[in-house]
Amino acid sequence: MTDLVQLTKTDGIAVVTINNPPVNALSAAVSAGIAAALAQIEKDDSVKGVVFIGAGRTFVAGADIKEFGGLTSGKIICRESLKPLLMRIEDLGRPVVMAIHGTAFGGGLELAMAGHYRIALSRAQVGQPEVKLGIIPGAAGTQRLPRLAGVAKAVEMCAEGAPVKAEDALKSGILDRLVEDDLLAAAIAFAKEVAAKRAPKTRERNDKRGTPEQNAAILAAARETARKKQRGLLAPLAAIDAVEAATKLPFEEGCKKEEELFTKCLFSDQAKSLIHAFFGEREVAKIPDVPKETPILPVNSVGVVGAGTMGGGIAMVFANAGIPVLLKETDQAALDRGIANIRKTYANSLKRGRFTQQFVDERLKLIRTTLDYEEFAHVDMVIEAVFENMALKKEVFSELERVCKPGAILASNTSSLNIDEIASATSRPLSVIGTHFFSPANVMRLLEIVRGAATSKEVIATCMQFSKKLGKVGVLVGNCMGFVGNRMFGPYRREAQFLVEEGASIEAVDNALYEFGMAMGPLATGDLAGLDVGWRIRKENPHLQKAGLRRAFIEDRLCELGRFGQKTGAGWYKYDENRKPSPDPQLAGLIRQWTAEAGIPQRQISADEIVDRCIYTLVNEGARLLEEGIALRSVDIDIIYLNGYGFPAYRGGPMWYADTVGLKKVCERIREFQQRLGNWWEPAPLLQRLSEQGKTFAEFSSRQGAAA
Ligand code: T1G
Ligand code: NAD
Repeated sequence: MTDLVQLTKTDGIAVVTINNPPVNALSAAVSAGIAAALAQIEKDDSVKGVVFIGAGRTFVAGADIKEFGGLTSGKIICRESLKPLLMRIEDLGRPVVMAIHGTAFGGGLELAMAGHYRIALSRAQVGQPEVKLGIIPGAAGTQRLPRLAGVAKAVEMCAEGAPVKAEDALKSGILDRLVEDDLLAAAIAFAKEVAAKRAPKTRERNDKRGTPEQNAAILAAARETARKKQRGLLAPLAAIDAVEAATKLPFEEGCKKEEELFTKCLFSDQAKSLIHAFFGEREVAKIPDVPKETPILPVNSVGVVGAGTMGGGIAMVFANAGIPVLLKETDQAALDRGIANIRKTYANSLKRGRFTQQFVDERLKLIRTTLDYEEFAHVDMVIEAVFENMALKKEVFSELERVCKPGAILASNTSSLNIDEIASATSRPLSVIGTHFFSPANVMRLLEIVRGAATSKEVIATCMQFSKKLGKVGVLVGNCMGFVGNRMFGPYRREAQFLVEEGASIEAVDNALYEFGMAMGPLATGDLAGLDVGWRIRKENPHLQKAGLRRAFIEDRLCELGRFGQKTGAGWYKYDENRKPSPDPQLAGLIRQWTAEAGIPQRQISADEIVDRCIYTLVNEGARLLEEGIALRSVDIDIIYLNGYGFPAYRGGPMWYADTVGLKKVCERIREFQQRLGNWWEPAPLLQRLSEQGKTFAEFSSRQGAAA
């Protein structure tokens, strides 16, 4: 036996233990270990039953995703399919009980379904999350699952990829039994109990495959949902096609159809991008100069200053994680307004079934209010979320300096201001850090963590670690105006304005980016966040406007008319009482007048040009941030844009997308824009260098990482 797969025997029951930390991924070596165990069992008649179980914290979390790279890069010629191995388990001639704890995901659930019985701990989860990686189940999951759980459940699990709790899996027929603990003993007892019975093979079950009429309705509804909810994604539709094959074809032929669809997905750019995003989310948690063993500070109580749009949402994030929050405002009316918004948001989540009443009641109890800084004396951390004004923020931090205990973390939710200058209002810059949540803070997954020049490694490590506890993706960035996300977003939205000034319609610009896969077009996004936020920053910082470079003017004109966006009922679009946008023909006329006065020639602009100009602006600024070291790796920029700015995950993020297009082509296009549109388009030095060297941003980052 190998270390990865151990075989033991108890009272005639063989126990196969998979031990491939951290998540028992079904690597080629694990498959070989299982095959070796089966070979032993097949020739041992004293074995009356078999139990499969995972060592450590989980059953099997799927095939080893790391091995896919070898396949799609051509390093590994053919894929050792798991299917024959699973058939061998199903045909073992003795009952096989799969004992599940933690997660049985992807190939892990496919392995489990090749067994004859499945027993699980009640807090376990099962699922076919492959579509989140841009692929589909590739080891007969789309063929066995509909036979076990029915077509509707199988199509939902394979097309949406969401985990299924054990209780629900029991109801669906995926699991046969649940236990609270002592899983191995319960599984061995189960195996003994069924040893004399004929082992039911999942692949031979047909009672849940439904009728063509029933299935047609289910499949049509699933395709419509996939097109709406997973816009632009190939894999969900491929997964539905594979499950459909299970309703129509014999098992083996269904498996062939699945293999064809699986391979097509695996070699797609979408799969490469989504797998990049999967590992990227784990990579960004690793900070080269902050070792894993850096001491973590306690964060068992938090204070929040300002109960506005962000303060209220941030308070909910901590309360939802079970951490008591003290919320401060300037006066009672503002406090009442803040709490009322929090209650309203919870009520909406309740209505949508996201939380239970009990959960909401408990969370609201964790949020206390105050008008007095003194009460912050005992909290472990304070997050400031007052107006975006440096003088006000420094005033707040000098108060926090006065009242907070030594070692308390002092954080600012500023979306653009200099963290070191804010820290200068205290004598403890070691404890000052930026924690930039995104609106709505209780929904958006991104947490941009901004290290100041003096921020301690303990404070950084603590914020990186608790971001996961808050259900956020924490990305560490350096301190500069707008940090990474907003510093790139500014030029992106400026380019969108330029395109309108040159003749593109508002709808054309937004639709082009929407079709590219952005969650929302750049102009509509401005209306959502409030056009006045940028307007105030531009007015307060005229020095930011680079001399001799073109200045976008439409949004300033809109704000002078009081058109701040959704919050004032009009911005680039008009909004009804439900904030539903509609084009404003009057504004289109006004813009034509303004551009005529400015003498800007009008022309037809293609959707391709719109996309290239907006996306390549992101890439160009991203390259500068990478070279300045404000962003640690190109993947950090990608993860920021996937989780904070609605960039399509199936394109991997702006830097990965540029690598996919090819930096030479991107750089040539940027130079062409520079020729035509001016020096906002000067290619970033790093981009030029890498395109000349035929290298990628990913390679640059890994080299940086290696050098660090
Ligand atoms: N393969 C390789 N590495 C994996 C992995 C996998 N399937 N799953 C996790 N890891 C690594 C991860 O990169 C990290 O590494 C460490 O394990 C801990 O993970 C044939 C084709 C199970 C819920 O999509 O959802 O089966 O950063 O930080 O938060 O049909 O990991 O420490 O170096 O995420 O506790 C389908 C993917 C595969 C599940 C645990 N399976 N994994 O979450 O830990 S495709 C999945 C997860 C497939 C078959 C097809 C989560 C988790 P490092 P972690 P966690
Ligand atoms: P907001 O105007 O909605 O709320 C600010 C709140 O701070 C107001 O309720 C105000 O009464 C309160 N306040 C002001 N001075 C105070 C003081 N001394 N003590 C206590 N409370 C005080 O603003 P917002 O949109 O929540 O932004 C807050 C911060 O978060 C800003 O720095 C902003 O740049 C940043 N931010 C905003 C967004 C967004 O999309 N709105 C996103 C990320 C970050």
